[in-house]
Amino acid sequence: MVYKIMEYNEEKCREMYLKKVIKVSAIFMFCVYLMGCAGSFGYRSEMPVEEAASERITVGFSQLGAESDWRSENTESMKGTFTEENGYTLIFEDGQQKQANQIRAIRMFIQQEVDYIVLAPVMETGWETVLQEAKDAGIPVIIVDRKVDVSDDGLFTCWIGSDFELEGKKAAEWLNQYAKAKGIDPADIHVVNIQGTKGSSPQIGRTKGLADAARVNGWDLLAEVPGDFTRAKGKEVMESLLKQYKNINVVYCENDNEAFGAIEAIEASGKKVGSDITGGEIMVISFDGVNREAIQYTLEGKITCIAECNPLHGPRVRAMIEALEAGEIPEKFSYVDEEIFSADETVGVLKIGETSYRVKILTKENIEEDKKEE
Ligand code: GYE
Repeated sequence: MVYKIMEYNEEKCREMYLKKVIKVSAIFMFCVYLMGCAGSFGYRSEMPVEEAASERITVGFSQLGAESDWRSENTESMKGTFTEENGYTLIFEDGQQKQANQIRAIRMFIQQEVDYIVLAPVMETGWETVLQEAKDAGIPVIIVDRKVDVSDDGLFTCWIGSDFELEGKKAAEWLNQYAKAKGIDPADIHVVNIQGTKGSSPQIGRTKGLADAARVNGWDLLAEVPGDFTRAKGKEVMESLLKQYKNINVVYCENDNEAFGAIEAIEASGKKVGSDITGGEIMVISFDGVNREAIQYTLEGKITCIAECNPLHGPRVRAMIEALEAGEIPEKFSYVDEEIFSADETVGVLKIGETSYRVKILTKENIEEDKKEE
């Protein structure tokens, strides 16, 4: 679906366009004057600094925080894309996990009359008012990574991110296929879920993926406890779960950082992580697959399976802005393709609905290959 940017908020857009024309003309006149002066002093300048700056697109990016390796990669991807060389001025604000900080940042972007607002929202609800303010100011808002839950989708221009429920379904289906292949009775699967930040899209989607599968397959889902997507909280939650439940044999961590913390807690308690869940080991299932440590842990069998979550949204958001600049807008919702990784070869292909997903089997060799390609 492609429609004209002017339809977004015609009156405001025209007003902003007019302001831009006046600003550019004033700068242009000033530059002509400067060039005249420079000429008389024998200087020649390719592109005056003021003019170069005025042609850049200003993007205000409200990042939600810095809780995980996924988030750091995501921030790098945005900062590396919206550079001056690429024609952008980026105003970056870290919300430090607080929605109030993100709302404050968006209000500041509106005051600064940025060309685009990009929001990576910490949670889904609570955005109506501030998004209405951005809309009234005629500033397009692109939502990235997590979603916003608003009654009117017209409050934002478009969204790009992952299908978190599908990620959850893949991870749970991997466990289901594994258990079947090994002849494990569903009632003997005693699983705990260390959830992500409560109320965030990845938490909602991944939690649903596991809860639905547990119900359908008859697994014993012992507990669902938030771990805030951090290593420290993952460890703390796992320590208390191990004290509370003696029969845990699967831990579903909603990101890799929580998994690192959970593994620390399991090993400190004297137990072993691994896939022999009827032989006393605790299987760790996780999400992201972003950093080397997670991949290394998977190779060693400490993490049995990772549903990939791709953080490299910078170029994707840039493509959306370029489409908007060309008078078009992209699809309202764009989902990125993702894989599922394991070093265990028991499960080769997963079927979810009508779609089949091949499990990428991690080996030292194919990791070396991937490194060379980077
Ligand atoms: O999986 C987790 C991060 O929103 C997809 O947030 C993102 C999640 C990611 O902290 O590691």
